[in-house]
Amino acid sequence: MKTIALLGNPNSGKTSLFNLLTGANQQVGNWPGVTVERKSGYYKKERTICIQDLPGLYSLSPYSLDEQVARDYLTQTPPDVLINIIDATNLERSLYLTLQLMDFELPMVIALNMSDLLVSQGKTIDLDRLSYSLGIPVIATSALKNKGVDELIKTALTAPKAQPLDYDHRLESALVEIKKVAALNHRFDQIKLFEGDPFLLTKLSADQRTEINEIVRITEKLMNDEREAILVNERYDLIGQFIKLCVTIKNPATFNRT
Ligand code: GDP
Ligand code: K
Ligand code: MG
Repeated sequence: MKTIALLGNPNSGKTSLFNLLTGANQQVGNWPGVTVERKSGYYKKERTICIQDLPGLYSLSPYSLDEQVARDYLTQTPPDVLINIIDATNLERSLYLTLQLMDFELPMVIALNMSDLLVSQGKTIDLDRLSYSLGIPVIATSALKNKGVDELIKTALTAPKAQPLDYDHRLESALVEIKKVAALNHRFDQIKLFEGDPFLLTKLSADQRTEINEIVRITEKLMNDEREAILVNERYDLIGQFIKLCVTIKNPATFNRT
């Protein structure tokens, strides 16, 4: 039995894809202890594959119940593979969540969904370049038109573990130091501690918190910015480079005439 989890921003097409994959055999319940809906089902073409639908996410801060459910699931009962559903018409926002999901270092494939809408927007996304930039397989899909879905599952079953991308060396050094202090193995947790995540900080001793605050204070000084902004800027810098490399937009004037 293999478990594949579907993750993505709200309105990326998660439910549409889940319904296509599972057909009629779905179980709906709640996540333990909370009123967030939990849906799972078997892949209709292969009953040994369990598909888990997760709540739609904008990011992975601990401030909403949906985000907390997703974080707990990814760290405590990780699936075998993540299918990260990206709205091809909203690449920047989707890649922000993607960079966060990569920090869990789980096998991942990207479904570039809504790909049927790109033509009418005069946009082309180079799948090979996007895949190469992220180190993750990318499959163009349309949950609306049932395109690319079987290839997506096939690719998911052999997907490699996501390798987090390197940020500025000063930030990377701080993350190494935080790892030594907190003894937390997930890069996701190290980054969250750097950002000052209240949920994780309460799990540490007062001494550990003091040491981490000192590491952060020095890095803020070196990078001349505040802890959360440092991460936001690092992520958007990378995303900007990827978009420049992968997205082509036809000259709008030419496009309107055709
Ligand atoms: P969720 O919020 O991620 O669960 O997204 P939904 O599955 O509810 O989809 C949001 C909207 O996008 C719905 O109106 C879907 O019909 C539509 N949709 C989903 N996938 C596609 C797609 O690949 N192409 C197009 N054009 N529309 C899609
Ligand atoms: K929706
Ligand atoms: Mg949904």
